[in-house]
Amino acid sequence: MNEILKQLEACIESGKINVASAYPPEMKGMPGADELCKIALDYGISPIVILNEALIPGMSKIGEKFSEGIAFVPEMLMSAKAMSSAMVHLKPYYNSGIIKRKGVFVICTVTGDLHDIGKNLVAMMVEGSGWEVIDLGVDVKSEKLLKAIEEHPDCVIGLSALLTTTMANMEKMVQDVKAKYPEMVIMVGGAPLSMEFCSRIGASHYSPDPQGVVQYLNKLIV
Ligand code: B1M
Repeated sequence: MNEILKQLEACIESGKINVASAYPPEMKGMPGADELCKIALDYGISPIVILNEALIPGMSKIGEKFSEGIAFVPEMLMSAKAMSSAMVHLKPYYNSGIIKRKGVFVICTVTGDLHDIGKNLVAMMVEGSGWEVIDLGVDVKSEKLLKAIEEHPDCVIGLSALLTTTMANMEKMVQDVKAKYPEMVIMVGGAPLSMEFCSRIGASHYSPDPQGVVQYLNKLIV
């Protein structure tokens, strides 16, 4: 049982999706996250154990490597794909309430900004850590964000901006949210941002990378 979980974790960390996928070359022909997750369930391993002892640790390891600068965007994307292929098998357990999400994370790129690669990476990592992610997309206006908060009042917000010009729009969005929901936790990120900017606009936390978002979110629930 431990061996299956270890192999599954390794598949997530190294981005091995299924037996047919040629990446990574050293795992060619071996079962991937897709097959191993199914095998684990057939073997009677609880879906919660699969999630907490294989999938989340695998995503966490690749996230840490990315933060340390020893893994890069393509590797993260492959790990996220491997994670998704395993999650297909766990979906029924989420739907039936056997596995509970840690919380809801609403993320978007701010008004006027079309850059979504970093935002998507954050969304994938947060989802892979056990949160439900509502991705509102790019160029999002305050009205759309406020509507999402209305639908998910206990959510945490994540805003991404890649342009110095749209950083001003981020400030406005934070103000619009705080005017209606003063206690709302708002995380911000994106290449031109800093902790200093985050504090100045009244956001709750700045993270330079997806793993920092995951760590902060997980601290909120303990
Ligand atoms: Co644009 N672009 N772009 N662009 N683009 C930049 C950002 C730029 C730095 C290029 C440059 O001039 N050297 C520059 C901004 C300059 C500035 O403002 N200071 C720029 C510009 C000027 C523009 C246009 C204005 C160009 C034009 O039309 N004249 C235009 C604006 C469009 C708009 O948004 N309204 C534009 C357009 C585009 C494309 C559409 C062509 C494309 C985006 C495609 C897409 O995203 N689907 C694009 C791209 C690809 C880039 C570069 C090359 C790459 C950005 C990227 O995806 N990086 C970029 C130059 C560069 O960075 N080398 C550039 C990879 C990504 C993984 O990193 O997004 O930083 P990043 O995300 C990181 C972290 O920041 C963090 O985690 C991620 C992983 O570590 N993070 C968060 C991100 N969001 C987070 C949220 C969090 C926490 C962490 O919490 C919620």
